Amino acid sequence: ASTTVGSLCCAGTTAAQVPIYGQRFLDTRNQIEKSKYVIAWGNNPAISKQGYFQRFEKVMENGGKFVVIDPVFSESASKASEWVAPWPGTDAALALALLKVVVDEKLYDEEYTLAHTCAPCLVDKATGEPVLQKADDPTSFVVFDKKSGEVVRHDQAGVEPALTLEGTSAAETHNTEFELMYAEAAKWDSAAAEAECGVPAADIERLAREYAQADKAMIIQNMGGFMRTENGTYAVATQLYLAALCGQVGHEGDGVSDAAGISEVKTGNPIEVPKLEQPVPSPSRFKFGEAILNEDPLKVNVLWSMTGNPMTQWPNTNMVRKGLERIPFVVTADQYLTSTALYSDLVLPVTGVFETEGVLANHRSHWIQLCEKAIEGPGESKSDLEIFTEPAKRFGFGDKLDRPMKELVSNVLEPTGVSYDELSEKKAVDVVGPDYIPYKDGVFLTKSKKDEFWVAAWKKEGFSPIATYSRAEEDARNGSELAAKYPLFSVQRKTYRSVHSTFNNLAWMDEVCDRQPVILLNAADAQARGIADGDKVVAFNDRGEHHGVAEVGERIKQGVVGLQNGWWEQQGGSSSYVTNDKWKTLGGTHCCNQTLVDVKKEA
Ligand SMILES: Nc1nc2c(c(=O)[nH]1)N[C@H]1C(S)=C(S)[C@@H](COP(=O)(O)OP(=O)(O)OC[C@H]3O[C@@H](n4cnc5c(=O)[nH]c(N)nc54)[C@H](O)[C@@H]3O)O[C@H]1N2
Ligand SMILES: Nc1nc2c(c(=O)[nH]1)N[C@H]1C(S)=C(S)[C@@H](COP(=O)(O)OP(=O)(O)OC[C@H]3O[C@@H](n4cnc5c(=O)[nH]c(N)nc54)[C@H](O)[C@@H]3O)O[C@H]1N2
Ligand SMILES: [Mo]
Repeated sequence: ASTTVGSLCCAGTTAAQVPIYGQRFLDTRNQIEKSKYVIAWGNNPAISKQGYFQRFEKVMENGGKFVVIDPVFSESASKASEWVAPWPGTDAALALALLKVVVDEKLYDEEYTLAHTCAPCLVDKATGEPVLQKADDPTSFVVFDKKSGEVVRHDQAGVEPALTLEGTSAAETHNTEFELMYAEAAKWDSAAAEAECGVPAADIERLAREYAQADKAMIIQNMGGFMRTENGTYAVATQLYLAALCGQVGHEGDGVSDAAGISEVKTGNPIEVPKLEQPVPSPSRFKFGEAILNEDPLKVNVLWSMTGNPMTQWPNTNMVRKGLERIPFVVTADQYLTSTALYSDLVLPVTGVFETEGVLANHRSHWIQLCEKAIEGPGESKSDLEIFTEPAKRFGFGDKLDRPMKELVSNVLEPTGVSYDELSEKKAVDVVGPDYIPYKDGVFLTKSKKDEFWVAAWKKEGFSPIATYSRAEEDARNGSELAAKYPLFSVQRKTYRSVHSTFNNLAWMDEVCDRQPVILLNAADAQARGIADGDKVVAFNDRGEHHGVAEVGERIKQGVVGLQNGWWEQQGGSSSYVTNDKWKTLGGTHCCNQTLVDVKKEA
């Protein structure tokens, strides 16, 4: 058995936050209202975090500022203090430009930087690698001690680390991580960044000053759209750099939000999962069609699809369809007859959340919740567990799965300290706590306990180990043949209609939401194409076509087209028909927001 690989969602956070801050799925939601300056960077919490958007509004009510960075004048931007509209996929350059202002104007928090980050750690110019005092001790970074003039361990008592080496004996042979980071930032003075990102230089300088000098400033990432781009991992990383250098992490009201919670608390597995004796190669979701058609890395005879909808959510839908059509036996287990079900040989009806016993103890919530069965599932529907148990019995290991739910839930709860009986009585327990602060007091979860800027894993993947920016392949300004043919950037957005494709099929949604896919166009781009508001239009490129209704106006940057996420094949087809299926970028980011298209009136 094999699986598919590639995170469609937030691979950029994993690839940046884990090495730099030490762990991901830590979020600041409990601190938002205490913040004085909040940047929602490339995400739209008014739609995608509706449950606590009121906290962002509180920031403004309390006299603070709420800034939204998005090429679309989103629902969040419309409620914010300020809208900043960069070109898609240029966020790393924008963050580096902010960093340059912060360093040039000495707005960084030197005390915090020296105490809690690896900024002063030495990198050998000859090898390009950080210097360790002991090769086998990954925590033994060294710094140049200004007091003794010697190179010593970063955490030696009384050390006075040099942030820059100029004028020291180490300058010829070494750099500090701070110097390497600044060298990347130095490429993006505010004029260069204005040209690349399309954000006025004066705004860049002002944003940098406001963020660095705010009493409590927070960056909201929330697995944002900005990271579903070619430079997504670096875009996440540069924001982490910025926050750490400004000392805006680990205190009340500051931090970088990753939108989650429960991973601060370990949870168990319901059943013991046996380890595979030999690793099995896995096709990527991004090049699924090619992988299946070429039988590379393996021939797939049976596909089991559950808790996902490849025909609407995986990039390049025409190729996904070809892959599904080629596989001899496709099983879809779902509550709905989804778009993927249309291309399946067997569809197994699964019970819904109110029809199934279980426990919710996962990322994106601070709560552990007991799921109780409110009603029986309709017809022949069964829970995923029951569906797996029946074949498992026939394979001879049914007893592993056929356990009382209380036992399975207790196994999940075991490391949390919450007992089944407590949960059963309270129904929900906030395991993170209302005052939770990630990386509290500047203690990071890396081995060195400091924020580490230089990332070995990126180097291993063949990319720069210090976050950098260069233009993506699908950038409308590239002067490439592709950009000439498809001159518009396109970006995706979640809608209030659905969670991805889930619920989009519900008929009553038509009464309160957009009834058809909306394609957002700037008035100038629409006029140039003879398109009027409300026209039926198609966004297209070499991968395929996405059909919708034009919404024409000024709520999107000129040169950018806004496409909605989650429309079904049965509703005319997903925006994924056009989305970029590039594999593999640094960290394996999904590049749906790095897609060139053109738009025309429906014939
Ligand atoms: N209602 C609803 N809520 C959801 C979901 C849903 O489907 N529906 N999905 C959930 C999931 S899994 C996730 S990952 C989160 C995602 O949450 P969000 O990131 O908030 O969702 P998106 O709509 O993908 O992207 C938000 C914004 O990013 C902008 N954007 C796109 N590309 C770029 C870029 O390169 N730079 C910048 N600065 N902005 C860019 C888009 O214009 C869009 O307005 O939402 C979660 N919440
Ligand atoms: N074009 C485009 N593509 C995108 C994005 C975008 O913005 N635009 N966003 C990307 C992001 S951030 C993400 S996270 C992915 C999400 O991609 P998917 O995870 O594929 O999202 P959904 O479409 O919500 O699919 C979930 C399916 O699981 C079913 N389901 C729900 N509960 C259960 C259950 O208990 N058992 C079983 N068997 N099934 C269940 C639902 O009915 C639904 O059909 O999409 C990515 N793809
Ligand atoms: Mo996601």
